[in-house]
Amino acid sequence: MSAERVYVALGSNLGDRAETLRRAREAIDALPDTRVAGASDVEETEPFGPVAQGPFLNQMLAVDTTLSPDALLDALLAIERAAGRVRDAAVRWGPRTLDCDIVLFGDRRVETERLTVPHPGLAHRDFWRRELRQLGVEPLDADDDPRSLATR
Ligand code: A4P
Ligand code: MG
Repeated sequence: MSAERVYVALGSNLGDRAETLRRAREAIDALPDTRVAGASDVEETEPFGPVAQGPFLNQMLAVDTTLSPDALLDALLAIERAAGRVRDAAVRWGPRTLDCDIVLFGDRRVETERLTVPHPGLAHRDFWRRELRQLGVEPLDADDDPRSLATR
């Protein structure tokens, strides 16, 4: 089976954020049949959402993998858990050592109980859109349906 190009968003706002992102990149690159093919700049972003919390470091990765969306999600959740061992009890929406989101998975649309791809946050998160552009993906205007993304 040939590899598909996936875009994975990393976020961290607890602990040594830069080191957490570095380890996440390494861990993703070490997954079976998976390679990190590119990375956006790491950027510091103001927290959005209802919980008052510290600024995030965010980064988008271009990942080539033959894993299925479900298998990749399981692997990313395990990487989050491994990074989370040093953190305080997580508050929903609140600070987290590491968050890994699947933003795009080839040209697939996935709508299951545990996975929505393209990620619904894409239309609203300017930093994701900026990071995708750095990786050569041109998201359409925020008002447009994120499903009609064009890659170039
Ligand atoms: N899930 C569904 N679709 C996906 C997908 N495309 N990728 C499910 C990954 N996971 C997906 O995730 C909960 C469940 O979402 C997963 O188990 C999976 O089955 P979670 O990360 O444990 O839950 P959460 O943190 O409560 O929610 P979520 O949606 O990840 O939080 P957000 O929306 O990512 O918000 N501010 C800045 N500046 N930068 C940030 O990165 N992040 C958040 C977290 C808040 N504010 C932020 C940032
Ligand atoms: Mg998440």
